[in-house]
Amino acid sequence: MLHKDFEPKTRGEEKDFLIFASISAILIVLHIFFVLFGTAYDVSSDSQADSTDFVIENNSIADSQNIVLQDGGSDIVVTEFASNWSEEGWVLTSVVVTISYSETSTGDADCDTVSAELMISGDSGDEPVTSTITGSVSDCSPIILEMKWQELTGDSEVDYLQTPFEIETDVSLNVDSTIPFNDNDEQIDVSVEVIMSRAQ
Ligand SMILES: [Ca+2]
Ligand SMILES: [Ca+2]
Repeated sequence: MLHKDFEPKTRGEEKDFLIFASISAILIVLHIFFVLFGTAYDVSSDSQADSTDFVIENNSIADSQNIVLQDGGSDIVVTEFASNWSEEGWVLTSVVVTISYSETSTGDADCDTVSAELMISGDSGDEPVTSTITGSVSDCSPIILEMKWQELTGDSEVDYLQTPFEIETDVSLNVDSTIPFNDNDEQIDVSVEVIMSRAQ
């Protein structure tokens, strides 16, 4: 009877030992597994590596047009971008428009007043981070208008403008003259520089 009293205790110790041995074996196997393959299962470092795998391409396009305006007149200079740009993954990241002129009337010391406004029609998206869309000068200095969006990255969530779209610069002239009836017009250059970007 005494011997039987000890039997359950002995089986219990064997059971405890087997559980201990099994857990130890599992821990040793897990330790070896993570030592050998741990870096391969580091998901966060892999995803970071993926985001830097993108190559950002920037393509600069320039367009220059020349107009002649009469006193009180205005005109819209249009630069068109066709749809094949977006089909190849390009988006608009920067527009800079430079409006320049000089007094063309002989003997007139008073430079004319030129005003300009930049607009884009055809597509809409997030607002640019830098934006100057109107300007007016009367000293023959250039007007610089611009729209610049956040720099494109591989995982960018910005809603950039896609083609087709038209960049429109509305230019108007008011003649100023020190000699009556000597000046009635002005020759104005509108230079548009666009940067299209894509992540490959
Ligand atoms: Ca003038
Ligand atoms: Ca003039």
